[in-house]
Amino acid sequence: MVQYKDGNIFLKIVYYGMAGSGKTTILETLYKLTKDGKKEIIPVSDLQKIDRTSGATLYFDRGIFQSTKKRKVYYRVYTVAGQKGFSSLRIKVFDKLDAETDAVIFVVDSQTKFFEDNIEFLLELKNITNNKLIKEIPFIVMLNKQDLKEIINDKDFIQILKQEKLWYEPRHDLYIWNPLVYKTCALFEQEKDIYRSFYEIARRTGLYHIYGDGEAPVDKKDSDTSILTL
Ligand SMILES: Nc1nc2c(ncn2[C@@H]2O[C@H](COP(=O)(O)OP(=O)(O)OP(=O)(O)O)[C@@H](O)[C@H]2O)c(=O)[nH]1
Ligand SMILES: [Mg+2]
Repeated sequence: MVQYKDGNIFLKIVYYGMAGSGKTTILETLYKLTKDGKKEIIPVSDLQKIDRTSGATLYFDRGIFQSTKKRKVYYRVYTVAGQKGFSSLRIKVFDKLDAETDAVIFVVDSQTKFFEDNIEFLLELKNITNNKLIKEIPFIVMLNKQDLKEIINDKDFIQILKQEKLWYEPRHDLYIWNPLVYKTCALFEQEKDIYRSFYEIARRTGLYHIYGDGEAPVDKKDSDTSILTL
């Protein structure tokens, strides 16, 4: 839930997805890509990580970015712990830490062998958001690890989104808010679409807040999505 404090605006964005899909790596790469201040966000504190020695997230990671264009806008960015037994921790990160979540980036491990696990996580996310995805919570997808072999592509995943009713047909008012599905690589040296996907979710979060009063803006006049950037 958007928070106002001392004249500043705080938005909470969560990277959600199965263990090992790359959420922590994505946030680390986002830090590296933005720390020189030349992009539209800049980190304003160190990345906070609560993890095991193996690198798997034990509770969450949290980073804070400030908009370089709109200085009063801050993004609190979390990743959840993807281990299967940790769903109550994920719910806590989602609902309780700082505020309720404003937007979600769903991170898929694109390797075909994990297809079912990714779907399981999508169902969990649907459940904990009480079917508010897209309607009230902007949502995009990253098909991560696209540098590997034997991977799924965007068409495969859109099929799942359709099955799960997370995809609207062109005539529907919510069509323009269908999740964009990015094919990404989180490894810094081969990085692909890490900043771009964050930029898109930040943009959508702003639009839902400003034009939709917390919901997907559907009035065509108001949803001139080109006018608002970070
Ligand atoms: N090849 C490849 N490896 C990746 C990519 N993204 C992450 N990895 C690797 O995958 C492993 C797991 O990455 P993490 O970022 O720790 O995954 P996570 O989603 O945070 O996992 P949990 O914290 O357990 O939920 C690490 O060894 C990463 O280096 C990618 O795009 N391509
Ligand atoms: Mg992690």
